[in-house]
Amino acid sequence: MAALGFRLRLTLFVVTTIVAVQALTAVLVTQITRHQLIAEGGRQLTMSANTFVNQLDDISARVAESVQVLALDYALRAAIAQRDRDTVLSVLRNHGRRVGATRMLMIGLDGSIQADTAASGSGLQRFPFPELMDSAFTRRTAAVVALDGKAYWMVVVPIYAPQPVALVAAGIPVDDAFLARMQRLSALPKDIQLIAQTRTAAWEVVARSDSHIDLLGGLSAAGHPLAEQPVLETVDGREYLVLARALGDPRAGAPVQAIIGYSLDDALRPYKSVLSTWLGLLALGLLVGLAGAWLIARGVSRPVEALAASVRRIERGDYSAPALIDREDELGQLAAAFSTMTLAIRQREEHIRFQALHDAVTALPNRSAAEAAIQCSLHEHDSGALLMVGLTRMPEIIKTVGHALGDRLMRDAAERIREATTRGVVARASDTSFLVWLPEADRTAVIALALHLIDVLNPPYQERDVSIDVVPAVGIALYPRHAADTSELLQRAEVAQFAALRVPEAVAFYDAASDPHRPGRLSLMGDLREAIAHDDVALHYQPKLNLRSGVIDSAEALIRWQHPKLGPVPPDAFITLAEETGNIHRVTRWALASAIAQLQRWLAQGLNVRVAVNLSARDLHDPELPRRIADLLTLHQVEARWLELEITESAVIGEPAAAIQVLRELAGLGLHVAVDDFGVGESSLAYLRKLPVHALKIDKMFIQRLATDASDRMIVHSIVELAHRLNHRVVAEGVEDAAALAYLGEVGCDHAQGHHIAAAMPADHFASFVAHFGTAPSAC
Ligand code: G
Ligand code: G
Ligand code: MN
Repeated sequence: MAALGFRLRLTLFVVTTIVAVQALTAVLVTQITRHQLIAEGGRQLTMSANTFVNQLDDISARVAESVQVLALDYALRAAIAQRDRDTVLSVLRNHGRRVGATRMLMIGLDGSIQADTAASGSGLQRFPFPELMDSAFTRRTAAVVALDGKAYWMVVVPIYAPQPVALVAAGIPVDDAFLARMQRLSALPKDIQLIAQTRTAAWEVVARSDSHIDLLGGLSAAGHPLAEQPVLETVDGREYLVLARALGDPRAGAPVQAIIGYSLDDALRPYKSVLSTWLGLLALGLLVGLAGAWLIARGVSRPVEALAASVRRIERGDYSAPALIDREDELGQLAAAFSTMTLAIRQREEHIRFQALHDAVTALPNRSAAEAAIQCSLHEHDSGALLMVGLTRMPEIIKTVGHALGDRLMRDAAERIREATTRGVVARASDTSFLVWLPEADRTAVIALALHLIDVLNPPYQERDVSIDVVPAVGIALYPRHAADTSELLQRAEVAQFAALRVPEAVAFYDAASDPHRPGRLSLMGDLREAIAHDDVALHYQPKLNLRSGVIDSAEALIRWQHPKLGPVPPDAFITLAEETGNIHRVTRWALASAIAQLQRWLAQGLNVRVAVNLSARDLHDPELPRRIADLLTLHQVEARWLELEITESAVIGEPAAAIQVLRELAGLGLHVAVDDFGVGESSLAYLRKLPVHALKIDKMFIQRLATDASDRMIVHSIVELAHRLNHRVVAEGVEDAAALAYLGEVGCDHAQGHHIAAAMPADHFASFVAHFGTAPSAC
C-alpha cells in the first residue's frame, strides 16, 4: 500500500508539473500572440482603411472624368436650351448607364432639381449638397454622400453653353455590389460596412460586404464611439478590431463612414490549429511521462517492497533468504548491505542461541537444553535412563588448582564421555557433573554404559607435571520407574549420584528409601523443630575413660530423637537434613543449652566431668557462636574449661579463615576444642598446626580392629605420638574390646570411648554409672 502511495505520488508529481508548466506556457504564448495579433491587426486595419480611401479617390477621379464628357454632349446642351425635359432625362439615363450611375440629376444654377432619373421623381426639390455645386465650377468634384437612405458616389459637373446653364450630378451607388467589387479588386478586409447618418445622430448601414457581421451594432452595443483608431469589440461572440473612416467631403452634409473589421478569431485560427497540435503533443508527453514515472517508481518500490518483506521475515526469525537485488545503483548497494547485515544478525543470533543452550567450557548442551531434549524425547519414547556423571573431587580440585585448569579438565572429561557414548544426549548438568540421557535403554545396557563411563574417567587427567584424579560417580534414574517428569528425573539421578559415592563400583540406581531428599523430609524438619521446642529430643552421654587415672572424667553428648510415629530417628539421618535445610543452628543451640544445663547440675552435685558437644561444619560459619556460648556459660555459672567442642576437619575446609577465627574466639573463652573423626577425610597436618586444638579423636575405623590389624596399631601409635608432640590430648573412639583398650593404654592414649566402656546413656543414668565404674570387674 505504501509502495503504491509512493508510485502514485511520483506519478502525480510528474503529471502536475508537466501540466502546470505547459499550461503556463500556453497561456503566455496565447497572450503574447494575441497582443501581437492585435497590434498587427490594428496596423493592417489602418493600412486597409487608407488603401480603401485612396481607391475611392482613384475611382472618384475616373468617374468625374467620364461624367465630364457629359458636359460636352451637344444633345444634352440642346435639350437643356430647349427645355426638353424628356430628352434631358433620356440623355442622362444613357450616360448614367455608361458610367454606372443609377441616379442622374439635372440641377439649376439656383440649386433646384430640374430633372431626376429616379423612377418616381421622389419629390426632391433642391440639391442637398450645395458645397459640391460650388466646388464643381473650380475643380472636379466627387464625394460619397447619403441620399434617401442609400450611399452614392456623387459626381457634380457644370454644363456650359457657353455660359454655365446647369449642373449634372451622377449618383453612382455605393452598395453591397460596389463593396464586393472593391474587395475583388484589392486586398480589402472582408468585414466592411458603410454607414450614413440619415437622420440626426442615427447611423444606418447603407452597404455591407457579404460577411453580414453587424460591426456597427457591435460598436454601439459596447458603447464605443466611431473611432479612427482600432478598438476591440465582440460581435456574436467573435472578437473584432474595428475602425471607422469618414468618406468623401466632410462638408457634404450627410457624412458616410466606412467601418472596417479585422477578425481576431480568423487571425488566431492558424495559431489555434498549432495549439491543438500542441495539446495533442502535451497529451502524448503526459502519457509517456506517466508511464515513465510509473516505471521508475515501480523500479524503486519493487526492491523496497522486497526489502520490507525480508525485514518482516527477519522479524519472524527467518533469515533464510536475504533480499537479493541484482542492481548496481543505490538500491542494489542497500540490498547488498542489507544481506550482509542479515548474515551478521543470523550469525550473531546463532551464536547467542548456541551460547544460551550450550555450556561455554565444554560446548556440550547445557542443563536447560538437556531438559528440553529429554522432555522432547519423553513424548516419543515411553522409557529411558538418565545417568548423572559426577566428578566428585571437582570442588576441591578447583580450590586447589584454580578454574583455568579446572575448565581444561572438564573439557577433557566431556570429550571422554562423548567418545564413550554412542547414542543419546550428552550434556553438562552442573559445575561438577555431566548427564547422559538414553531413551529406550534396558537395565543391562545402562549399567554397562555407567561402568564404561567410570572406566574412561578413572585414568587421571594429565597436564605437564600435574596428574589429577577426578573420582567419577554415576547415579542412574529410570523413567518412568523413578520419576514422572524431567525435573524429577534430574533430581533423582543426582541423589543416586551421591549414593554412588558410597559404593565401591561408584555406580548406583536411585533408591527412594535412602533418598534424603524424598518428599517427607520437609515434614521431618517441621517435626524436628516441634521436637526441639517441646523437648522431645534428648541428649545421651557416652562416658570417656581417662586411661591414666582410670576414672570417667568426661563424656560426649549425643542427640537422641524419639519420633512419635517413626520411632527413634538416627542423628545421621536428621543432622545432615538439618544442615541442608538451614536448621542446624537450632539443633546446636538446643544441644549446647541442654549440655551446659546438665553440666551445671552435675558440677553442683560434685560430679566433675568435662562434656563434649558436637558442632556441625556450618556452626563455625556463625560469628555469633562464641558470644552465645559465653552467655550460656555465664547464665549457668559454669566454667568454660568443663565444656569441650567436637568439630570435624571438613568444618574448617570451606571457609578456613572465618572458621579458624571462630575457633580462636571459642578457645579464647577457655573451653576445649577436639578434632573429631581424625584420620579420615581430608586430614591436613598444615591445618592441624594452625587450629587452636586441645585434643584429637582418632576415628573408630582405626580402633575397632586394633586387636587384629597391625597397621591400624601402627597408625594409632603414630597419631598418639604426633598428637603428644603437638601438645594435644588423644581420645580413641569405637573401643569395642579389652584388647584395644589395653593397647591404647600401652601407647599412652589419654582417653578411651566406646561400647566396651559404655554406650551413650540418658543423663540420669550417667552419675550412677560413673560412681560404680571403678568397682566393676571389667574395668582396667
Ligand atoms: O552416636 P550416634 O550414632 O548417635 O552419632 C551419629 C553422628 O551424629 C555422630 O557423627 C555425631 O557426631 C553426630 N551427633 C550426635 N549428636 C549431635 C549433636 O548434638 N550435634 C551435632 N552437630 N552432631 C551430633
Ligand atoms: O563422630 P562421633 O565421634 O561424634 O561419633 C560418635 C558415634 O560413634 C555415635 O554414633 C556413637 O553411637 C558411636 N559409637 C560410640 N562408641 C562406639 C563403639 O564402640 N563402636 C561403634 N561402632 N560405634 C560407637
Ligand atoms: Mn563426636
